[in-house]
Amino acid sequence: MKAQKVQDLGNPTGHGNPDDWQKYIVDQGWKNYTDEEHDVWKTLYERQMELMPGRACQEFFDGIEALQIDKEKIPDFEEVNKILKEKTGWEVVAVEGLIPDLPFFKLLSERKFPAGYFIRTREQLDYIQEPDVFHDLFGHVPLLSNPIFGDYLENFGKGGLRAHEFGTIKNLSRLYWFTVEFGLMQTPEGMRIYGSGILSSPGETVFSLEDDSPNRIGFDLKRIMQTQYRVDDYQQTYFVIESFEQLFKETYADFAPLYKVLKEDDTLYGLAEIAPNDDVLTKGTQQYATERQKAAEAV
Ligand code: HBI
Ligand code: FE
Repeated sequence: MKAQKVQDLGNPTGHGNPDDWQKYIVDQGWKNYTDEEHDVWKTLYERQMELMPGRACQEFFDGIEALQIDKEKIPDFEEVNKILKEKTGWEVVAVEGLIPDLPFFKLLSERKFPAGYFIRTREQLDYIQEPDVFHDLFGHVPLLSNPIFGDYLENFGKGGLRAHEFGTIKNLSRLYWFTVEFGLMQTPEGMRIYGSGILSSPGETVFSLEDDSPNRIGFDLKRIMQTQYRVDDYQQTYFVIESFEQLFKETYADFAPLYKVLKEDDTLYGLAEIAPNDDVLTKGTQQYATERQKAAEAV
């Protein structure tokens, strides 16, 4: 039987040292991209943009437009930064791939977003484990032009450095996962996506909003910090905010008191579990996950 992969494996590059952040920054080397690499960007951009209307949150479209994210070519970080810095003080810096947690948090706390500069190959169009330039520039960067989301992410970086003192990085990583990477937002127009892991995946874009399989549960900070997540397939549970204002408001306080509670309370909610106090918006059938599990066992 193939075990389901959950995040408790942790960041394969470890915690690292926050003061080392500079050593992970490299030059994007924009001139070195080949025509084929630009073409992969164009394919991904077109395919994904077709799905976005009525699915991505308005703040995403505002960001794509404000930052003039290129349809045809991999964006030049320097060009993006000219606009982004002016708007919110955020900037994109190039890294080779996944970096250790503490330098990652340190960068966010300084309003620097580390983006992988490489791009997946045509053979990897649908799935890639490392964050590449499409995931980071298309999925993450547009929202950095939103002042409230930008404040949230800076604050998250600060909370990450604090988490290290308390030994609660795992809990904070879950918050990142269920908001920044896989968050949904209930708007007056309907349910929308703001999580970058979804925004950069055509399959999960449709699945997260339209499939009967996953649970959709109202945002709850402590509950999220005690919930397992998957890194190998679509999420079985999504958490839903009402607005970036709400997200910021519920996360800006110093997490120290919450970290103390979490150290005493080792509750861990499973991938599809419904907790007693959950605000359940959709109780999923979990049919997708069940079928995938059966298929994996048959191999
Ligand atoms: N590095 N490049 C990169 N991108 C990430 O999203 C990232 C990372 N290192 C660590 C990390 N994320 C985690 O700590 C988050 O889950 C909090
Ligand atoms: Fe990401």
